[in-house]
Amino acid sequence: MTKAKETEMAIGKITPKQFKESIIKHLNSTFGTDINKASKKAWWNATSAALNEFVYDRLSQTQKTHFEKDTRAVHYFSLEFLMGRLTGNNLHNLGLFETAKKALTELDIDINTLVDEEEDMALGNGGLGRLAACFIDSLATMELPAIGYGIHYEHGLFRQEFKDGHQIERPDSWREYGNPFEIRRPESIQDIPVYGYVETKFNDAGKVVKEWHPGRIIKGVPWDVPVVGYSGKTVNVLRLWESRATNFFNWDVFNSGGYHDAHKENVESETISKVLYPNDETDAGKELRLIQQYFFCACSLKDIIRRYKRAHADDWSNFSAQVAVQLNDTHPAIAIPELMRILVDRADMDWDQAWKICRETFSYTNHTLLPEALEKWSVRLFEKVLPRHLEIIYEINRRFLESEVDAKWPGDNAIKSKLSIIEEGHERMVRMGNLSVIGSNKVNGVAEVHSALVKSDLFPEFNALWTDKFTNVTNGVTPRRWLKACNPALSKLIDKTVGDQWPTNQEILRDLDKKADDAKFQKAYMDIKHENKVALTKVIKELTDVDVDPSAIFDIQIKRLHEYKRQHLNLLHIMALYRRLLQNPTMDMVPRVFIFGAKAAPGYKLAKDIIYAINKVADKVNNDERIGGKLKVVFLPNYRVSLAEKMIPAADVSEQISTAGKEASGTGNMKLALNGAITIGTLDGANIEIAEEVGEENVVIFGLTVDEVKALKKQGYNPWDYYYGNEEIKAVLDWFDTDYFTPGKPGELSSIKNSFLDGGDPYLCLADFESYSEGQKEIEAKYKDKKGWARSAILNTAYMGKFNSDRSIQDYVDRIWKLKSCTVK
Ligand code: GFP
Ligand code: GFP
Repeated sequence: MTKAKETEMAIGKITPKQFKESIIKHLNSTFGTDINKASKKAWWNATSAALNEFVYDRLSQTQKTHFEKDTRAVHYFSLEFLMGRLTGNNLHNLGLFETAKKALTELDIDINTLVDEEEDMALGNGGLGRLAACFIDSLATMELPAIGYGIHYEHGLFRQEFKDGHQIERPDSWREYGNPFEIRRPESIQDIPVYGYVETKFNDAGKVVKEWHPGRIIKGVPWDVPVVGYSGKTVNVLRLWESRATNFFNWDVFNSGGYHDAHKENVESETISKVLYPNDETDAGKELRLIQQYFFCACSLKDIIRRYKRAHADDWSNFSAQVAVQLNDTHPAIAIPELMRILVDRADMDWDQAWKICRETFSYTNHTLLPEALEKWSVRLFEKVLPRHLEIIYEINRRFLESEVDAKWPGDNAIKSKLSIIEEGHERMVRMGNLSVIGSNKVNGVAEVHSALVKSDLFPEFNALWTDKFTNVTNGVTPRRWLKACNPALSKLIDKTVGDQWPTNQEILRDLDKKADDAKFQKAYMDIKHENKVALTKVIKELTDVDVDPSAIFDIQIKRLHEYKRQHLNLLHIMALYRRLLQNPTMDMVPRVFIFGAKAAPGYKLAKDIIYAINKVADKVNNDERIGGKLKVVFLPNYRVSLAEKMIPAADVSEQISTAGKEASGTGNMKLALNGAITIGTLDGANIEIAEEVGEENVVIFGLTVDEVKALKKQGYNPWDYYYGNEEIKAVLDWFDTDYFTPGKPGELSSIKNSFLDGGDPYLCLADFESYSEGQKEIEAKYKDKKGWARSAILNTAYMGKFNSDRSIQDYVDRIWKLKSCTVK
């Protein structure tokens, strides 16, 4: 960015010298240290405090403007926000990065080392949580009034370590050294009832009313994380709720000797925001998770209503015109009966009017077709924790079935039982997916193919009932974090080539296509890729002690570990390659480094076995002198946003190899392509749209299509056919039973072979293996053509404009939220 531009963007002009003085001032007066003895953490804290002077000013200004103009706002309810680090991002978004860099250089501090001091804010699991983070970045950048609502987890996602190749989970204590990017707001605390019973009585007018007598009250304390839009004009808020006990401490019990009892309620209440995704295999775990969901939804709705009433008092008629609530997956679906409860029980509104408001307020995003993601809670659990909500759900369901369903399919009990919110059976269950669809105004999937499957396979009857309820919004990623901030060298080259406006208008990158065949530009582009690979090489060495050669192909698969994402298909191919090399050590092959990053859910045994197998194969391959370093495998521990930022700019190949129909969209595929990696992928999720945008010749597609997968399953898939039909598959699978990779311990990897054979290979790895292997050969052939490869990489960067999260947000605004931007003075 030019100097003039940066100064113009920075909110309030500031020179490096002033920034430096501000850092020193904070070091002294905020953190009580000085330049001679400050720790690295103190320098980072002081720099963040200097930066926050701009952030808080804009935050207040934004809130004031939104209040004065009484803007309609969207409220993004999500159990996950995978924010990553904020220092670098906020400096970039405020146009202060270069200023801060100079200021720190004068203090003899390297800005890249400084930002590494920050712990990731890992309040999420994978794509769903990171999508929420990209969305709030785009909302602020596009000057749209928006609030993110979630939970202030004390511990985010676990920290992953490897011990002898096994995943070990350690607690993530991201706030141990404080977090300068959050503000506690005790003035906006909410009290949330749970448990208890419902009393039916008559009110003064003789009408039957319900009164919930809660068994316990939990306090919700909000923490605000400022969300700085690019250019810093709008700073929105992410409000995260922390749970506390209402009576901080029971004096009477304590004084009479019940020291432990006095703390009991405290501990129980505070457990609610303790961890992300408590193990919900036990009843206690399920109860905790349902309470988490209710807790943050109830706090958030009360917060929204308090704000609404400030402008509209008790007049509810504008509520749905002012308030849009987006439900990120079914996790916050309990917000629907909660709003009904507030309107009907507390505001004394009649049912139909309340239901109309509800349906106009909520919309729901579906992120997966996998059945385990459509949550169900037992009626028994609901009765215990949220007795009044259960009654409301019954009433929503009764009216829905008796009027809407019966009108369309008179007397059809089969359809009724399928669409009912209550699942009958041995244990009656509340279906949160059905509740979300019934209570929402719009339902969207996250890529074209996924949204089509939501309509045709997941919710066909609902789609027949309400044809315009279902829509698509293809996911996107913010180019601010995922290109500008994480790949500074490429960003500068792009600035020089097409100007510096692309971070807010990614379509500008399209102009890079004119340079795709220009030898000089190709060299500059590929030199940057090489430098990024050199940088990653150092990270790999530091984290795994493995030496890799930056001139090899860097082939990267980064995403949650899951059978449908098929890290184990990648592994099969690696083992096949290794075997080919052992059989023919002089085989002509471009050296390749396969790089993984993934966490497995702690209770997901096979996923953990796959990690172990990859680590064991890596050990063997990396130390096998017979193959002359042609093949390396590394699994980087503790994959998270900040590690992704180092891996993505260094990728040559992007592995997007899910079974067709299973990956709703994918967003890593977008980040990697944007940074010039060539995708090897199936026709699944957003891969299909990426191939359309960047051109079939600039990606490598393999494998069964959605329809072919369906046909194969219907006809009866037998993995043994592939085992006996393909000598290489058989040899590789049999390898798992030996102790080749686990010396002295045969059978340690057998669970993986079993999953492919006796387990039925549910994700069709064997069916796709041959085509995948051919695809990998195509990758190699392409890579050998240096010019062709550079051209494809450049065109990937150029043509990814559609996958900017600003475009996704614009689609949400047009199709769902009907929101207007608001200029903040
Ligand atoms: C889920 C889906 C992905 C999708 C994201 C965001 O992410 O296909 O891109 O949600 O919509 F599976 P994961 O948590 O599985 O990564
Ligand atoms: C407003 C202000 C905040 C202040 C809270 C609580 O926010 O600065 O901390 O009130 O008084 F903007 P909301 O009312 O919008 O939460």
